[in-house]
Amino acid sequence: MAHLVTYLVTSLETCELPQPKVEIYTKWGCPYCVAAKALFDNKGVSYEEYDITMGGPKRAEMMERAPTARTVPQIFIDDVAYGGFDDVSALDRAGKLDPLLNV
Ligand SMILES: N[C@@H](CCC(=O)N[C@@H](CS)C(=O)NCC(=O)O)C(=O)O
Repeated sequence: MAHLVTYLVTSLETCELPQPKVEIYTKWGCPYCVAAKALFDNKGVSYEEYDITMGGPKRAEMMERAPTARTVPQIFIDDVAYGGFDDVSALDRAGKLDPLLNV
């Protein structure tokens, strides 16, 4: 019995919630994109980056997912559009980003 309890407690302690899917549409030479990536890097959260400097299908995809977007970066967490760096940074300052990222 004691072994079972130890096993369960250890399992709970090492149990980590899965990291949500983070996607960032960026352009080359965009300081806000650099800042956005640094924000996630500093939290140890990995992300998929789509460089749309040259336009192409990924730019079209971004416009479809965030029709009102006029700038990069555009940041998605688990397929929800959170806007640009300023938006996500404000979310972070309000203490609302970490719970979204399970960190
Ligand atoms: N408030 C936005 C500002 C983003 C922004 O101004 N991005 C610039 C590039 S760094 C942009 O997209 N400019 C228009 C363009 O490149 O088409 C944010 O925080 O993400």
